[in-house]
Amino acid sequence: MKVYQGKDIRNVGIVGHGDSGKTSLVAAFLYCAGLTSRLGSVSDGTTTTDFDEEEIERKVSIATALAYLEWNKSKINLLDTPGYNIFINDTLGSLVAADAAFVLVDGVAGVEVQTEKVWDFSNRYNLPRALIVNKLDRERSSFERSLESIQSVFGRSAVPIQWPIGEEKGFQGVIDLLTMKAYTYAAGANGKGKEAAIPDNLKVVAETARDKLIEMIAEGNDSLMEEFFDKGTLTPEQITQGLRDAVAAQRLYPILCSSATTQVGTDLLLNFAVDFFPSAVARGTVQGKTPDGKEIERKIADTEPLSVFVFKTAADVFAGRVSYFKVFSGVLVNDANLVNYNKGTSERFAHISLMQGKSATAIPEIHAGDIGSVAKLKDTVTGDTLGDKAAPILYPSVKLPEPSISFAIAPNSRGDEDRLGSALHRILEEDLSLRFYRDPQTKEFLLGGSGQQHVEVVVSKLKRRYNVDVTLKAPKVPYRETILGKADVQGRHKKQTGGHGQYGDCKIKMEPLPRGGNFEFVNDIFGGSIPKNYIPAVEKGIVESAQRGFLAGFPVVDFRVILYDGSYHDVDSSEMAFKIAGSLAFKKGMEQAKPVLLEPVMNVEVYAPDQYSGDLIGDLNGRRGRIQGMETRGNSQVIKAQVPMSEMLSYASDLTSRTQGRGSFSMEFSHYDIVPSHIGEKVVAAAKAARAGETLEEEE
Ligand SMILES: Nc1nc2c(ncn2[C@@H]2O[C@H](COP(=O)(O)OP(=O)(O)O)[C@@H](O)[C@H]2O)c(=O)[nH]1
Ligand SMILES: [Mg+2]
Repeated sequence: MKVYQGKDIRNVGIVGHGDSGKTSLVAAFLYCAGLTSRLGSVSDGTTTTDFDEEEIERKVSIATALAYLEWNKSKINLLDTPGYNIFINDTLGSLVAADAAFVLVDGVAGVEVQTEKVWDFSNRYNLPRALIVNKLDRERSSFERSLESIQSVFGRSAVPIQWPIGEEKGFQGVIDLLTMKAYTYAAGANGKGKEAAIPDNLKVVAETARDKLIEMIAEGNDSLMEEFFDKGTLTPEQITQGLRDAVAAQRLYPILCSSATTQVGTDLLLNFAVDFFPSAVARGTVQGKTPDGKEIERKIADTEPLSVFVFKTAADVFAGRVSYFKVFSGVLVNDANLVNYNKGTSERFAHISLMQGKSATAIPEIHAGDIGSVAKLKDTVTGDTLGDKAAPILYPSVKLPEPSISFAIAPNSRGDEDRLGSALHRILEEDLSLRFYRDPQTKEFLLGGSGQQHVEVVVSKLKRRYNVDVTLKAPKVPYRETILGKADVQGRHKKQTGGHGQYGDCKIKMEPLPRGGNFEFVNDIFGGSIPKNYIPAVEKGIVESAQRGFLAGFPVVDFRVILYDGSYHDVDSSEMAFKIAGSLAFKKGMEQAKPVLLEPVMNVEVYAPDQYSGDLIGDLNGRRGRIQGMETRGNSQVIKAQVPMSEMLSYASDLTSRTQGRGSFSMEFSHYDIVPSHIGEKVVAAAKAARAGETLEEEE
């Protein structure tokens, strides 16, 4: 591969809902451009960008993969991103390297939950984009219905610039509305079209769509508008330049047609990326901060000091840590020493490479705007900026959402436990949306992720890559405890052991705070019934007990404690004695104050074809869900509901079976709410049983 300059590079994120065909389309691009000798297939596990064993086995993209190709004297870098909700955080993290996005829409399902999500991600990075209606060869697919679905969600600035020839099995070609040329794709043509005549039955449809397109290009551009009113149309040059400007300004989102697996329209999509997407230097500058926090701008140019941003880290069993980076400014030459501005250390970039799926190809230099990789950096992690010593700059990294669910994992043997820490450390470096920690009370290892499958992938990687065997236990819903009533109690700790005794005594009132109020401590002691220096000890005793929980070991929240009286002893009082008194008072207070459990409630959005709505709503009601509303999105219904997290743990697989795989959903934390008592009793009993079991194990 020759070295390209930023002006001849396009960095394109391939985004969309899971299963819309992103990985297959990247395979079609690579085959069409001659980078692979046959068409990679997701079902055979032979695509370039789903190379990880977990991805091949599950037939699902788990992490963003890179590929590149040469087309019309330009280099196109492709970021094949995950589309399933539990892996979507990786998409958010890696889109920082993109300068434009192809948003795929399944031609059967239309816009789905994650289509909207990745649209929002693209907005966050200000990415010009185009929509690709894929799978147009499939039964029950429809370009026109997909168009309706797209425009009902993204508005009329999403506008077709192509029209399909033939439907379903008969989908065989594409009309380019900009040039009014048609192309058909013979079997075995590797996605390269042959010019053909526009079929008679499509002439009127195509003309109408073209008129609409030209009107949309003229709209929002004063000089083109004038010309359009004068002449009733625009010249081919004005159409091309007008569309290019409108795409760059995110005023228009062109819609194109494709079948990734039968390779219809593939070459036209690549033409579009080169002709209409901005180059890697077109955005001009990138925002960063100086080490002391001042906002600065850096020009995206070879002539500027070197700066590279690490947007992804992969843990390769053989190569070790592989860092993926974008060169924002300057030219990175092989074997350069760079300063890591975040860590203050120096790193050698030996064997800088371009990634084609899992294989790295060495390259002598990488220019501003391009994407590369390097193995074996010492201290650098995702989100770090490196570059010339003299011109430090820090690029911002996105904050990924916190995990929504945690599972306990138990090493199967002593040896597994010993190796667990370092293996997980590497996996966590790859995926910043995971959390690993130890429950301070139960001493269990907890692994937090976006969903059950997310955590299962980690367990499977532990086994496959690092030969660490662990068992996944039931998911942990992060319950809390609180009080509904008030209490007025005394906590008195008195012990006489030999000479020196212990004495602490406090009187407190407890009362509920509104949700989210957490904890308040009010010191209402007058006249020194408890000396000042012991008051923090009382508070500490209460806080520590509240952390340990009262009903079932979950932290107690949303309450106020008023310390109003007490007594002390000149000799026997101590901080420890007052801490114990505080903790005793807290426990007594909890008994009086009507303790209850709180559970996390999620905002849930379910997308599915209309015919399933009745069944899905019934099911959500059965899960104690509250339906908040319904909307039509093209050929789908969106059901919005609030549902307790504990009822949603197995929803992904239930939804799939209820809708034959046509439904999708997303969920995020909304608020905490009181657990109904009959359910609360079961949670308390289960927590007690679990704790009893653990104490036994520890005693063995
Ligand atoms: N018929 C048909 N199937 C497709 C097309 N694109 C992808 N698929 C299939 O849809 C499934 C999901 O494709 P994949 O590329 O993994 O989708 P991704 O999740 O968006 O990356 C696979 O079984 C593909 O073979 C297409 O254009 N036509
Ligand atoms: Mg994929």
